[in-house]
Amino acid sequence: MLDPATLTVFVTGATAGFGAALCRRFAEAGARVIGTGRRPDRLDALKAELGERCHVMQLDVTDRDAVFAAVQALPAGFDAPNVCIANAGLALGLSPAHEAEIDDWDRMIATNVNGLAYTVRALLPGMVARDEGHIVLLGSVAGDYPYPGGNVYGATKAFVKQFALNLRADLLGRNVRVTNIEPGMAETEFSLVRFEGDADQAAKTYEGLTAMSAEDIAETIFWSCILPRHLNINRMQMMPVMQAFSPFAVKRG
Ligand code: NDP
Ligand code: 8X3
Repeated sequence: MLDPATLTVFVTGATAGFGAALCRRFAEAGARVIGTGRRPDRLDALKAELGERCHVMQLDVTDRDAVFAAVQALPAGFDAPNVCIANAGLALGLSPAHEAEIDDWDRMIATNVNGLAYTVRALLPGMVARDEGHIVLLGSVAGDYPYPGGNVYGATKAFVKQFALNLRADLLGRNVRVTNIEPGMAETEFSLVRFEGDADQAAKTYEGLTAMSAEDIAETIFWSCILPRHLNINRMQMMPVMQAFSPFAVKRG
C-alpha cells in the first residue's frame, strides 16, 4: 500500500458531503489536502479543523478560467497534487423531461460535465509531467440505470463513466490512474440541493432505510488511492444493502 503521507489531494466540492469527508479521511492519514468549493465559511471551518495539512481555495468549477488559475496558484507544499478528486456536482429536480426546468439542466451540465472536465484538464498535465497521479471522478448509479426524473442528471453521470474510460485509454503507459466511483443512495446535502432546500422532502428520500454515508464513500476512495501503483480500479459501483433495481416498466392498454 502507498504511504498516504506521499499524497497531495485536490478535492472539488469539499464544503459538504463526500468532499468534506474525503478531506478529513486523507488528512487524518497524513496526506496534504487542497479543499475547494464555493462557500467560504465552510472552507474556513475545514481549514480550522484540519490545520496545516489543509489548504483551502474558493472555487466555482463552472468558471473555466478560475479552475486553471486555481491550479496555477497552489502554494509551495501543495503545488504538485498527485490525486485529483473531481467530486463537485449536483442533481436539480426530479421532474419528467417535458416539465423539467431548462435552467436546472444547464447548471447540471455546467457543473457535472464542464466543471469536472475543466478540473481534470487543469491538473492532468502536471501529473503526466511528473509521471505520477490518480484522477478520481464521482459518477453515479444514475449513469448506469435510468429512473424517472433522472433525465439530464443521469446523462451527466454517463458522461463521467465514458470520460473515465477514455482517460484510461489516453494514459496508457503513464503512471496516472483513473477511477470512476459510482455511488447509489448516500445521505449528504445531495437531496437538500436536489429539492431546493426542502428538508422534509430530502429527509423522505432516506426514510426507513440505512443509506450510505459520506464516510463510506470517502473510505472506499481512500482505499483505491493507496493501492500499490500497479493497480487501477476502473469503476466501482456502490449501493446500500437496502437499495437494488427495478424490473422494466411496461405500460399496457
Ligand atoms: P453535497 O451536496 O453534500 O456536496 C456537493 C458539493 O459540491 C458541495 O461541496 C458543493 O459546494 C459542491 N459544488 C456544487 N456546485 C459547485 C460548483 N459549481 N463549484 C464548486 N463546487 C460545487 O453532495 P454529495 O457529497 O452527495 O455529492 C458529491 C458528488 O457525488 C456529486 O458529484 C454527486 O452527483 C455525486 N453523487 C452523490 C450521491 C448521493 O447519493 N449523495 C450518489 C452518487 C453520486 P459549494 O456549494 O460550497 O460550492
Ligand atoms: C445520486 C444517486 O440515485 O439519487 O447520484 O441518482 S441517485
